[in-house]
Formats: sequence, C-alpha cells, structure tokens
Amino acid sequence: TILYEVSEGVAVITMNRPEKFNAFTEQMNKEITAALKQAQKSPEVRCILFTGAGRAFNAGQDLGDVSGGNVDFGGFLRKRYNPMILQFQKTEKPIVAAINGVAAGAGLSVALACDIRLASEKASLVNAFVNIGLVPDSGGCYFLPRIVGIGKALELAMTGEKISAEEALRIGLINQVYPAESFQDDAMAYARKLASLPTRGIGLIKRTMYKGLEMGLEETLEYEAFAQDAAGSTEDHKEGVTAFMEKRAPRFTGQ
Ligand code: LHQ
Repeated sequence: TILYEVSEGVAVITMNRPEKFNAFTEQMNKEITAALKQAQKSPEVRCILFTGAGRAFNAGQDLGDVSGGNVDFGGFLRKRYNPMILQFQKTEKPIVAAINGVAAGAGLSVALACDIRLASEKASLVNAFVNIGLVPDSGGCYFLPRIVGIGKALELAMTGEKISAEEALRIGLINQVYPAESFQDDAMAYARKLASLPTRGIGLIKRTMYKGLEMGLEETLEYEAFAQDAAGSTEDHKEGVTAFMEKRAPRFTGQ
C-alpha cells in the first residue's frame, strides 16, 4: 500500500491507494512505520519525502473499515496509529511532507508529524475529525497548536473547515507552496537540498527542538550543551569550519 524508493540521498515514501484517496488501512500504518525504520537505519538516506499517489495526499482513516459501529477507537489508535506517529519523531533525519492534494483527518495529522510541509497550490487541508464527531488524533492535538497556536488550532479542529494551501501558508501551517505542474520536481529539489546538509547535525536539531517543547529553559540549555557535544564531534562540523576558513563551499557527507 506504499511505495519506497531511494535516490540521491532521498527516500521517497508514497502512500499508494489513489482510488481511496490513500486512506489508511492497518496494512498501510504498518508499512509506513516499517519504511521509516528502514530509512532511519540506511546510511545512504539523508532525507525522507512523504507524499501521496494520485490526486490526494491522504484522506485519513479508511471509513469503510470503521463504519457499522462497534469500533474500539482507543485500541485502534494505540495499535495502529500511535506507534506510526512516534516513529516519525524517532527518525533522526528530516522528514518532508509533500502535500500533493487533500490532507484530511489522520492524513493531516501525519503531515503535522513531518518536520517540514510543502504543498501544491492545488492541495487543501481539513481537520475532518469533527465532521464525524471525533477528536483530532494521531498527534493532531499535540502538533497543531504547537505549529499554528492554540487559537487557530481550536478553530480548525472545531469547525472542520477545509482550507486552501494558500491559507495554510498564511497561518504558518505549511512552509512553502509550489505550482501544481512543477510540484513533484520542486518538492524533490527541496528534499535533495536537505539531503546534502549535515545529516547528523540535522537529526540532533530535530531531537533537541522537539525536546525543547517539553522542557523549561534550564533543561533546554543543558540539552543543547549535550547535543552540541555530539554535533561538534561530526565530520560535517569539521568540514563546515574548514570550508569557511578556505572560503569554499562545504562538502557534507552526513557523517
Ligand atoms: C474515502 C475517504 C476515507 C474511505 C475519501 N475513507 N474513502 C478514525 C476512526 C477510528 C479510529 C482511528 O482514527 C481515525 C482517524 C481519522 O482519520 S478520522 C477522519 C477520517 N477521514 C475523514 O473523515 C475524511 C472523509 N473524506 C472527506 O471528507 C472528503 O472525501 C475529502 C475532504 C478527503 C475529499 O473531498 P473531495 O475532494 O470532495 O473528494 P470525495 O469526497 O469525492 O472523495 C473521493 C473518493 O475518495 C470517494 O470515493 P468514490 O468511490 O466515491 O470516488 C470517497 O469516498 C473516497 N474517500 N475519503 N476517509
């Protein structure tokens, strides 16, 4: 239900049920978790690009699987979604969401769990949970207020209103919007650029910033000192300083 392909340092994970708007099934949840683990342990992978096949990014849980009542919602989340979302955080490489079309419900939550969000001008985002009487899940109540602030987060979650890529850019929900015709190339170029940067340093930035959200200033300062010890011992740090002194462009290897 997904495609996984590595080229030029970028692992592209494509959710691949285009006829269902890439809606999640148990199999897809598992495959995404496994693909992220694979990308984490592959040294040649220095950036992950997460996207959807066809017209949509992802329409959330496949509602065909949960219609008819008697669903153990909590169990569903604990078994299928929560481990997948945690894996996004455990992956110490940059994860870029390439939002090619609509992102709804848990599909939006997954985009929020990525580190950077790029969107096609044709994309739209909908916090669809309330439209079926549910609560934002899969990290939707964690990431959304941290990204756009509590005021906008509550508005989007309570109204379930669909917003355009342009509006999402305006409120800081996404980072960049590109023309639909060139979107795939633009997103890939962005990911390749990230893949050419100091990968271990970026992994440490990711971990330290997300940790900083949970900690006070003193603890964060201490964690920064710890992370800097690790970053400062990388080859890429040495190369960065050497290149600067030699007035040339750095050649980072990710080590
Ligand atoms: C779909 C879906 C879909 C199946 C579009 N399933 N087929 C939930 C429950 C339990 C525990 C765990 O957590 C969760 C997490 C969640 O994600 S809850 C939220 C689930 N998602 C939604 O409620 C979104 C439902 N979909 C929509 O609101 C719309 O389809 C969106 C806004 C995504 C797209 O609208 P349109 O562009 O107007 O397209 P469409 O509605 O015509 O959909 C296209 C096709 O995709 C259509 O199939 P068809 O055979 O008629 O062409 C839809 O039935 C199918 N589809 N979402 N979630």
